[in-house]
Amino acid sequence: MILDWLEKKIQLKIVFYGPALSGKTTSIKSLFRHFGMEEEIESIESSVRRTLFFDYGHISFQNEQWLLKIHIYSTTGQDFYIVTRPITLKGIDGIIFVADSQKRAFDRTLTSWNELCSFYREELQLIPKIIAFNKQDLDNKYNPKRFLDQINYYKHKNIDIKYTIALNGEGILDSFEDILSLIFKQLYKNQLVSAIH
Ligand SMILES: Nc1nc2c(ncn2[C@@H]2O[C@H](COP(=O)(O)OP(=O)(O)OP(=O)(O)O)[C@@H](O)[C@H]2O)c(=O)[nH]1
Ligand SMILES: [Mg+2]
Repeated sequence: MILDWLEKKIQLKIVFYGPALSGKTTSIKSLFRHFGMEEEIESIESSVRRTLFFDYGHISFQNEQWLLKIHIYSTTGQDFYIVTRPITLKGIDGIIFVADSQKRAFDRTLTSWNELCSFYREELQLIPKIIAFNKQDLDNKYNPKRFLDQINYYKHKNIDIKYTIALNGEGILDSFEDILSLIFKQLYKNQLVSAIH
């Protein structure tokens, strides 16, 4: 987070993280479509529309005094490009973990979560995060409770659960609003140090 008291500008970074093909890019597109800004997303993709590095876009909100600029990224889920993920994860304020709810994706969703845990270690507790169980429109889903038990959900802090269908946008805005509210709650708690430049 960058707080600029002179220019009255707050900048946040939110990352959509998760296993390969869970719907990270679709979620971001759906979010930007809601604001009529789908064209603004920059995606670095392969010829078969897989994310090579990340998707990026920003959304700004202005009130009478403050400008809130939110930088939004997705990571690539492809292990071949694993080296890019830690770079995208630097300096974040919130994570939307896009879980793939299909039974056959259970293990890779868990592996992806564990990767996140090993990247941040104890710091993950402090980072606001949402687990978005995506692809709710499909049959053959695992019981989310099974996943939450595996990751010891109830021991985590600053965390919330959502159910999404990125394809039609269901739950996407709600997840976004929720991560913002977790981030601002955290900010309030920490009485954040301000940066002026
Ligand atoms: N049925 C269904 N399909 C979805 C949903 N969200 C995404 N998909 C599909 O899942 C596939 C992968 O979606 P992407 O958004 O490219 O997934 P990703 O997580 O960005 O994938 P990588 O960047 O390659 O890791 C696409 O065919 C999407 O149309 C959903 O909610 N329901
Ligand atoms: Mg993608």
